[in-house]
Amino acid sequence: MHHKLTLTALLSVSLGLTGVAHAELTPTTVKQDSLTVQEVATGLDYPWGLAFLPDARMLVTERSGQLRVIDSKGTVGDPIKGVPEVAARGQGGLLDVVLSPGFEKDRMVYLAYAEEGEDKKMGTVVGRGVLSENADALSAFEVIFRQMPKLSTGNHFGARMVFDRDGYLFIALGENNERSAAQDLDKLQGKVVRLNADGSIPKDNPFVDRQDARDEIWTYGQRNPQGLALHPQTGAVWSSEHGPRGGDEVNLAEPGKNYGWPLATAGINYSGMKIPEAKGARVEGTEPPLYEWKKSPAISGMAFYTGDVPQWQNSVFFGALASRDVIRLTLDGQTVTAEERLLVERKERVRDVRVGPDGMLYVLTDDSNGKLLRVSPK
Ligand SMILES: [Ca+2]
Repeated sequence: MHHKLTLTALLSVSLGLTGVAHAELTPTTVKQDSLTVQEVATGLDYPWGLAFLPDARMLVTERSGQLRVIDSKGTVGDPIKGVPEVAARGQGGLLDVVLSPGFEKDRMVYLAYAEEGEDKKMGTVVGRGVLSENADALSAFEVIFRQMPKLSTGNHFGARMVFDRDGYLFIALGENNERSAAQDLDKLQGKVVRLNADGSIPKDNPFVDRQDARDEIWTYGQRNPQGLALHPQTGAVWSSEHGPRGGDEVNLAEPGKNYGWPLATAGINYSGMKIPEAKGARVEGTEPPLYEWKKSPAISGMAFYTGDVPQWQNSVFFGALASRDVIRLTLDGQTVTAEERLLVERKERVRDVRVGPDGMLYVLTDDSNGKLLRVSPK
């Protein structure tokens, strides 16, 4: 413990001296024996998203299309009825789940998922339904948002959701692996959109006065954002996204701003070739990330830490698929001062992380025998 704190302190000092705010830091690794890791549930089919109900039970999505309740003892419920049919193909399927800000009264559950169109192309869809009192069925499910036109052949749906303090719904949308669409303001690929809770468009969205732009758009130039979270102190929306080969990013999602993809990226194509549209890692007129990784961990779900664990204060966690661990960044305002890797020895792909009402970290692993883990320092 003392060793870790010293390293963190050293990193902070060296950052201050060099004045490099956005540089990638050398991560420290948390030893497994310093953590308590409980396998709350196993046997989940590629679980993707998790939302805590007010009674501390959890709603968990499985990519193949099931929404289930899991209680704190790990009892996994039958699939909840009334969930729409999803296109479970490639990276598509049943993806994120969030509760309405007024859930205690309206019992509304929002689902993000992939849908197939008539031409077999796929896109991200968000809908909502009312969860029955015994949590076994959704009723009156209605689609409130569709990523149209659909461009995906199975990749890059994004699909994380978050409500802000004013009750606006933000949805992170992948570019469907059609790079240039992320810069097209007449398309919904590679964007974060902002909607009212019923799916209507807020009148003060940044592009509502522009004829050539979709009114839903809040930010653009994202690649495949799979993390979206509300900063607990500032209330700002933060996003995270997969780069190509290299160039995973953490960004603020500020209205009307261009987050660069594919013009600006620290990554290259999987083939080893340069991204054709890329002009560099930093391009004028685009927002640099708050933090980026030159070697992609493939970061997915993100969660700011809001519990009482002292050494996790001022932190944001990410699940990482390729590096098979959990990443914790220490923040000083918007500056990342340290990076730490947890659950490294387990070597499991991590899809989502959430902070429970008990202050522990809940982790979904991405596997046909997917697990829900509960993690806390010893
Ligand atoms: Ca970017």
